[in-house]
Amino acid sequence: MVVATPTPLLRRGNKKTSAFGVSTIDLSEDKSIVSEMIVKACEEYGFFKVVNHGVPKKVIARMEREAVDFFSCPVSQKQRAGPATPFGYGCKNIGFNGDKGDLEYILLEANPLSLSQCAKTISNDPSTFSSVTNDYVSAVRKLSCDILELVAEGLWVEDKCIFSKLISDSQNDSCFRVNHYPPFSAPNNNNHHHHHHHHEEYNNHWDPSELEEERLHISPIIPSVGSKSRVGFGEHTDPQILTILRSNDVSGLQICSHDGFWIPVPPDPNEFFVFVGDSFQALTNGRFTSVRHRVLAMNSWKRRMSMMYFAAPALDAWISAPPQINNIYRPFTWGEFKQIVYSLRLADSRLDYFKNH
Ligand code: GA4
Repeated sequence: MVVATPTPLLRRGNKKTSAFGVSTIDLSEDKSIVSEMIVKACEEYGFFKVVNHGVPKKVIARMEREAVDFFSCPVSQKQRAGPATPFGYGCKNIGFNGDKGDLEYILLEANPLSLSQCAKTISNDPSTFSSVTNDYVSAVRKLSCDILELVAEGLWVEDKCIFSKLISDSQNDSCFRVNHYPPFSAPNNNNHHHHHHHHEEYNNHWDPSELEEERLHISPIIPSVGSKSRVGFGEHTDPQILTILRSNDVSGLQICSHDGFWIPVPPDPNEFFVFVGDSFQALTNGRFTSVRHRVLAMNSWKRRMSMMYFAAPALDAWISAPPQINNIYRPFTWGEFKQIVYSLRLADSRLDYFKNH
């Protein structure tokens, strides 16, 4: 049996958003059924969860450890890897046009050469950092390709590699990001002034030995209506083809349904979440829609950490659906699209600029 577990009914006010929640897709199940389910999930939400994904636990754990080590460094050291425009360490500033979020992050090009270069500024043990990151990125790239081949199958496209080859191309422009959302208040510290300072500066030394302890920590009380929740990462769609996200067990991610409701996504540290990006929307002539999402930094005592692999083609690759009578978008290259993406704000709908009239 293929697992398609609906998450608990997701409500905002009194309205139900959909009879079924976000799909969980078991990649070890029968290929023809899985491919059909993925296509359905890409149409319904542009978002789904995968289990039995084939990425070894150890690869994930090592990557998490490297990221924890990095974020627990003093600010001055982290800044040696910055700024993140376009690649490196970033704090609060997102992109080039004034977007801000309550987070710090590293943004890296997902290729071995660039990773080994960046590692020198990020880690005291660059060779370990780059090998761990390479292993993680290779594993999630493989997962992206598997999913893209299943999509091609589910769409009855003749060339099963039509999408995956864009990602496996040696010139692919994929990137890798690790986001760190600091806790609202430090554990054992209720001093408002102190914690305010603490979360403004992010000069928190995050002792990695606390990690296991933190996992066992009892979940904080869910903030009541009206209590403050900060915007960790503002609403947006991802411009690439596909995004593969993994987070620790701290909540905050929300996706937007087609009818405009925000749906909280319960975290699951062992599994991956898949997002349809703008480029996939264009490649499927709007049959799939890129999923709008955001991260609210809840009143959590625990830090949220998420890592995303953004699967993008080469800069000169064409993003276009097979020619039909009514193509919504004119053909464009990934490089051309990226230029528009970076000239706009985080929340903007960039595909509108490529519509045929
Ligand atoms: C959103 C998805 C990825 O995180 C990202 C982001 C990029 C950045 O942080 O530099 C962008 C954002 C993202 C979309 C609009 C532009 C570019 C910030 C921004 C305001 C790395 C990406 O590819 O696009």
